[in-house]
Amino acid sequence: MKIDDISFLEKMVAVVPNAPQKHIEEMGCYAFIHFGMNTFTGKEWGNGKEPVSTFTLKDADTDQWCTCLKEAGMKGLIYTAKHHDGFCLWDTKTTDYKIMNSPYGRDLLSELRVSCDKIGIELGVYLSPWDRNSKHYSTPKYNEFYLAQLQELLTGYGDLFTMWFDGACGAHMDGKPAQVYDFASYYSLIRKLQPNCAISNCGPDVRWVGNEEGRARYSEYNVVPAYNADTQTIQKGSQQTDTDKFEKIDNMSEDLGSRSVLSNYENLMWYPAEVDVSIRPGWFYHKSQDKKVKSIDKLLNIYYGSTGGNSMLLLNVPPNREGKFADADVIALKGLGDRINSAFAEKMKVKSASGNILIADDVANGIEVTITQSEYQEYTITFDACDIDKAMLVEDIDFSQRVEMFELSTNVDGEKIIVFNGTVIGHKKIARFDIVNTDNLTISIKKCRLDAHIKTFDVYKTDYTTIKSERLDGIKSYFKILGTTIYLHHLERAKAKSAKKLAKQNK
Ligand code: FUL
Repeated sequence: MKIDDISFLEKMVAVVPNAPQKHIEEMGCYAFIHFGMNTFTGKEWGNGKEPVSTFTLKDADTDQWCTCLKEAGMKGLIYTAKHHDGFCLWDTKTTDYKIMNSPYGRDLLSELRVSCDKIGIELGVYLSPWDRNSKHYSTPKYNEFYLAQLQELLTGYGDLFTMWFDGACGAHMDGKPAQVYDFASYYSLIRKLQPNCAISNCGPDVRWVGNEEGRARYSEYNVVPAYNADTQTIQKGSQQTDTDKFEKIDNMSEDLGSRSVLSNYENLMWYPAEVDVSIRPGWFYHKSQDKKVKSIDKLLNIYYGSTGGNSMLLLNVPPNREGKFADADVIALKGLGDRINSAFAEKMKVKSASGNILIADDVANGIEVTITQSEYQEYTITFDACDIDKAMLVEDIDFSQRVEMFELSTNVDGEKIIVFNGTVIGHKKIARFDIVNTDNLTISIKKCRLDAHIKTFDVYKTDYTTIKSERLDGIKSYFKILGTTIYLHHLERAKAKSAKKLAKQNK
């Protein structure tokens, strides 16, 4: 099939999200709570033999989890109801290896549900398919056992925005063959009991981005070949050994959804990427990592790349043995929230608009649009002149993902300045560019699957902070890849240069 054929373009844009996918994409950013036996043993993977008495939790401040996450801009959290060790952190009837038999003796998931509702944040659940405690594991009976666990979680704890299946499996470590999971039955139970719950990671709704270091692709597509949902493929790419040095794992190709890739496949699906990453080196809390919490700049860059790069950010924040987020994590979360709020504090009020695309939000806000004919699809807005450095773009994904290449430019004293070149927009693209003082911005769609359906084209006044951190992080990772000692020298120079520029701007 030719990649520019109308029939091929129509085939691609016929692929649209289902309701749970739309909801989770709308959330954009939510947290992981890794908490359990490992919190008390200092491990990342428990062996399922640790006695329940090891879980010496006295109190858990679930209100604090929810409040800190909400202030950081997170719309939900996913609780590890059962990690690979099989220890269940809810009141289950399926096993004795559970929180109710530990010194804590209460249903922490119920307590968390109350906090989520009180503070206004959604709840999701992680239930590890790999279970090192269950005697049924590696036998057909395990599927019944797992379904019973799912049933309890899906019926006892209100609405869940997601059910997270982890592909990691080290059954060989216990001398067992890997379980043959009946994923089809798991999925249909979820669809039956909670039709709005997105099935994530090893699942049909949300795609694992392919690494655990917080990196989305430069062009993160939603429409991909349907083979991507093959759960076994994901399982192979997940963590296979007990270590927190898992950052290098990446078995997914860089281009999953360009026209040329899609043209090789008969079946396509909507499959948005989720970027899972921990705020610390490990997924579980270890005191020794208190000084290794990611910096606010680093977190912000992850946020822009994922939530702002047509993916969902799933940021892990592990509570400590007191059942609270440690100070370092609280500070980082607060910093992240403050920076996001400050970056998007001032949206430019659109005065006029012209072009040959209708931007739904502007039309809804009563902005008069002059539709003109032109070779490209183009749209210009004007506002009161000021320093700007970012635009938020949203496609109406009910019409699929259409934009493949776009440009942002401004006209300053009769001269066109291109401020940003981009590819995919999809559910959300935050385009950041060098600060420019102007009263207009134009989006030109350079390549598109049929006509563009843009919902939002918002422009923000700069807060003079975000560009600096992005550059430093870029330089840092570049030299990290090179693995040379020049990195420090260059980093210091870049820091000094950037500080100087900032001081000048703020004068
Ligand atoms: C991995 C697991 O092995 C880690 O412990 C963690 O839960 C991470 C999110 O997924 O596959």
